[in-house]
Amino acid sequence: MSQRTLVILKPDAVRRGLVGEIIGRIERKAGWTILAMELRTLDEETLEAHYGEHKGKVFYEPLMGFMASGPSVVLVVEGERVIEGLRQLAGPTDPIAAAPGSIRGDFGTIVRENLIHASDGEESAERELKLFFPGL
Ligand code: IDP
Repeated sequence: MSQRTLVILKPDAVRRGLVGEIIGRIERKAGWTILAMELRTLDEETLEAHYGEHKGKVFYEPLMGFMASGPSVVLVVEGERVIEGLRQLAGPTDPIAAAPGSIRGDFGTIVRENLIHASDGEESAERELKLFFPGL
């Protein structure tokens, strides 16, 4: 079942020089392809549309500030069960709870600065792909 998913390497991943490491892990999964990739500083409008479900939560404003604090790398990845697969590669939201071997588990400590976003299902993948890469 070939799918497409939206991945964001967050500003902490770019600042810490982990882009190559993380993309390398994605590239090494058999049969997955990077269809689009761009270094992009995310604007408020895009971030509000992307993280709107969290509006009103205590972590929302700091999350917005962090996500706009520097360039991110946004990617579209295509391949077999790539939505579930990328969530597995990323690990759970809290990097301390994430298993070693996952991206968050290997490199993260702070919940907000957890390095990577990956769409959490088919519906959100479709919405996020349209938001970040409308022409694709
Ligand atoms: P996900 O990125 O694992 O899908 P979500 O619950 O959708 O997790 O949260 C979006 C992002 O908001 C997280 O990746 C993380 O950066 C941040 N976040 C979520 N929960 C918290 C929290 O309790 N404290 C601080 N930041 C949080």
